[in-house]
Amino acid sequence: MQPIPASPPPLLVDTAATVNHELERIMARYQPSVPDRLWQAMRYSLLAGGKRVRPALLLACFDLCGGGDRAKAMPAALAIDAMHTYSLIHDDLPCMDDDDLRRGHPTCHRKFDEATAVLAGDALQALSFSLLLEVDASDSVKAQLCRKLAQAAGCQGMVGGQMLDMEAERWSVEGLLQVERIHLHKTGALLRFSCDAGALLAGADATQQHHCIRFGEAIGLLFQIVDDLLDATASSSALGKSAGKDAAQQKATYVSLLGVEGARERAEEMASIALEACDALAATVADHNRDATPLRQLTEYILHRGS
Ligand code: GRG
Repeated sequence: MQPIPASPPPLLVDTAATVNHELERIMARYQPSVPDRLWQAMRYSLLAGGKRVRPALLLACFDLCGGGDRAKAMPAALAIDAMHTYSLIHDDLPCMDDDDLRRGHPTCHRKFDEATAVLAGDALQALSFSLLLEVDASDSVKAQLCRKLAQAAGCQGMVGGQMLDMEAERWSVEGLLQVERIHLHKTGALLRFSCDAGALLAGADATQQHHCIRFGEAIGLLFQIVDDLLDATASSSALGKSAGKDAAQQKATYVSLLGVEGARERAEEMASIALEACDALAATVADHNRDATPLRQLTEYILHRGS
């Protein structure tokens, strides 16, 4: 697989190394009590080389809001990527997007089989709640995190968004607002949760929480617009997944509605909103050792990914 050109910022490189290490450790802990084929499939997908954008967002918001020792928040960072990986496994299934390639490797159902992939996804979803309960926080914070993750991942969030997306294929989406509604749920909800959870774990005040959520919402849409642009303009080998699927399926996307240039402008606009939220958040921080550079660099990376 060829690497996507825009080089990842230090936050992403460091987070990916730590998250990969921690996920290896968690999977080793579970190995004795999990049927081997299921364990292999879970591990295969979890450690297939994800960028770890969601854990990085969670940890950067945690840092900027003054959370302190990252070990406190790490189980939540792992939880979010377990949830995200489950969604990718299920999204790739023949009954959904029917994809052969993910993260540059055969999809879970191609490597194993369909039933094993369904179960690996189910198990990762449950694992994410179990990990969330391992954070070093009060019972009240743990309960809030579980409620928020259930909302972000379930029928009011990602799964609801996937349903809207499937229906849109049948009934044809006409407007940008409809596309935006789908993606605020399908892609945006977990990204928003990542920022919200980082703030909550850090004990952020209401203003900081608000800015983190606003940042997460803008990143959610930015992420999807860039994903649509990459689907239309990059090769499968550069992406590590099948490219050109949106056009082949005649899906309404930012690119089909706005054209490549229009979608790029919309992405720039979302990045500006995200950067503005970063600045507003940074302005609440009295400690000069903490600034929004990691969040700003991550925003730029997401905007320029693949260019
Ligand atoms: C089937 C329950 C269920 C949900 C599916 C998130 C989702 C809903 C489907 C994924 C489809 C998709 C490609 C959405 C576009 C944005 C996105 C989530 C891209 C993949 O995320 P990255 O780039 O992936 O962070 P890595 O591999 O780096 O973790």
